[in-house]
Amino acid sequence: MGNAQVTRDVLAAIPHKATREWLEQMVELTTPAQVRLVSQADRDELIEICVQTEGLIRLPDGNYYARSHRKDTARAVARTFVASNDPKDKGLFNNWRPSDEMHGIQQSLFKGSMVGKTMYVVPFYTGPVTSKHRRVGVQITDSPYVVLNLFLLYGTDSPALGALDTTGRVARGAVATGDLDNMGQGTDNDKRYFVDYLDECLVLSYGSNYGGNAILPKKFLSLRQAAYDARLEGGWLAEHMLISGIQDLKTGKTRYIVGAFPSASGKTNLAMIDPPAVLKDRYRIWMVSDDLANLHIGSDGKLRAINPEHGLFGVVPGTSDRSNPAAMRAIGPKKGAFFTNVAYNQKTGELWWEEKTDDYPTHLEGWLDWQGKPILERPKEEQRSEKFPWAHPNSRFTTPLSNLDNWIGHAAKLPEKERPTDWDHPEGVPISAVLWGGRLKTREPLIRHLPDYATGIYDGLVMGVQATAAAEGEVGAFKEDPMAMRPFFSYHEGDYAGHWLEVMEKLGKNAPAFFHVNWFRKGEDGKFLWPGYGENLRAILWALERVEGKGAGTETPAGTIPTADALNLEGLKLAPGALKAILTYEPDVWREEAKRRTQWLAKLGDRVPKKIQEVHRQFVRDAEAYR
Ligand code: GTP
Ligand code: SPV
Ligand code: MN
Repeated sequence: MGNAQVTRDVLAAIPHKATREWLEQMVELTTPAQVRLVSQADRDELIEICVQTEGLIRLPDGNYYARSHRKDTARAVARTFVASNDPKDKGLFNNWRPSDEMHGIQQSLFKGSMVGKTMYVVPFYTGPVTSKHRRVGVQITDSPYVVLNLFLLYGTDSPALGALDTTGRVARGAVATGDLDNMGQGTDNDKRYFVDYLDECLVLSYGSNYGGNAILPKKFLSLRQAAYDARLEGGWLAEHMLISGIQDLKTGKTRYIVGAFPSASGKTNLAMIDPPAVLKDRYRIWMVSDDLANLHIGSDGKLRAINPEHGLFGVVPGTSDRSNPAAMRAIGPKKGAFFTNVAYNQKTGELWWEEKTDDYPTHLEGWLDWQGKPILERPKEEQRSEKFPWAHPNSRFTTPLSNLDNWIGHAAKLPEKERPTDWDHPEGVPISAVLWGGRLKTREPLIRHLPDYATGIYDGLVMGVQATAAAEGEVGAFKEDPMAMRPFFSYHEGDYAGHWLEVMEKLGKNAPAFFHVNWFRKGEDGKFLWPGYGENLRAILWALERVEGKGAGTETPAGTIPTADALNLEGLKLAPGALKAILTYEPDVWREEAKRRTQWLAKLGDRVPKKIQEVHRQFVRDAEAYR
């Protein structure tokens, strides 16, 4: 930048000295044409900039439509690294590298990377503004589209700048988009580097402006970095989890659960379900978080959870009035929501995505797929075919939590006695149960209750699922995904299980109950055996009964599976044989699973805690003996 004094004047508003100095260094390195310190107050102007320069479209209904670069549509797991000065942090999945090596590479990538562009400086905080677990940071980026996403997803109002008046730690992140046409995405010459420098609470992201690659307070700072800090500080956990409250209107009691499901496996949906018609008068669901959770031991000794985010970045395909009416309302007309990479009708301004409606739109005229290509120009057999989706499978909506009518923050509007219990506790909501779960077509029943926390942690560590489109790679392939953290680990997986054990031991009798759920079993015809979505409440209610020492079930080597009559199935129609299939323990299949787990734990090696290895040996013996 020509005028160093102008930059200094802009950055003078940043009260945290070390952060200000880092920003000055980044300006010197990336040499933008100008630097702007922005907050939500600048939203309208940034929208106009995106419309003028980034192809953002204002929709007639008051929402916004964007397309990412066609080679930049999902998290790039293979290009995401964690760096530290301790080689012991190297795990199976985390792509660990020495910090020096990564800094060496990234220094040259960032050099001059913002020439001719504006560098936006966005102070933010994660978590509720009043929470003592709030974390503060600054993200810089050359992408105004990324800035608008940050505005919708984190605390970026004026308190964010004030929060930087601290002697504590400030998270720092920088995104240089780079030349997306020539980034070599997915080739041997891939130039992208997304790196979390764990010792420095610093993320440098080069080569993307979409999703988890570029929205740094999300998977980088609130998950990889936070989980690393949580272990060092001791006594808390940062997880890839939904948080949801189930308010029983009859007893007045609200129970909160967390659920760790891999990317694109149902967290957003489960967090905010509308109860099925027959349960509507009895239960009310409160969404606390749809993707991330910070879990601390509260001053009362209970496990307490907060959502570090202020908005939703949700998978669009599959979202409909039938599957997720709450989300549909939160992205309905006049919500100021962003849609990225869905299909758009340039004549009518409508949007469409797979399963929004049962059928494709009747008239194809005007419709463009997620890449902006007219549907009518496709060969006829590709126009209405699942194999050639209109929306990208990882297309997403971005909308603030306040748009969601069952967001827990709205409880404030209810008369005192109708509010869910504990909803605004400064340390977070108390957690009764932890759910693990992912997509599995076979073996895995609807729900299993694990007998204790050690077995629960073991079960999370050996979780394996079918891959989804949220990450670049082959969809549907089986892969291990411990605790739904596979792409997000910052240190060794075995140590991760050890840290979980430590936190649970500290909680003692206050430790939550553990369950494993699966909404994705399929029959021989390839159809889902369980209707899922709102109906999942039926499995959750059984889990909450178990927490209270009730709820009948069959004991198996893999935990307790509900008996058919222990589930409330009123008003639910299932295909013949479906219920039996999803509530059955198949001894032969589980003996195979035991072998897989043995191989998997061997891969993780001797860093897996002894206690967990003992639980595994017991499971193998039980599975062998069970007929
Ligand atoms: P990330 O945001 O990537 O971490 O994903 P998530 O875990 O929040 O996944 P999400 O709830 O967005 O669901 C992903 C996909 O699974 C969407 O297409 C949903 O429609 C679909 N889905 C969610 N719940 C269910 C369910 O109970 N049954 C079935 N069949 N599909 C579901
Ligand atoms: C996920 O992939 O788990 C997401 C979306 O929640 S992203 O922010 O891209 O990580
Ligand atoms: Mn996620």
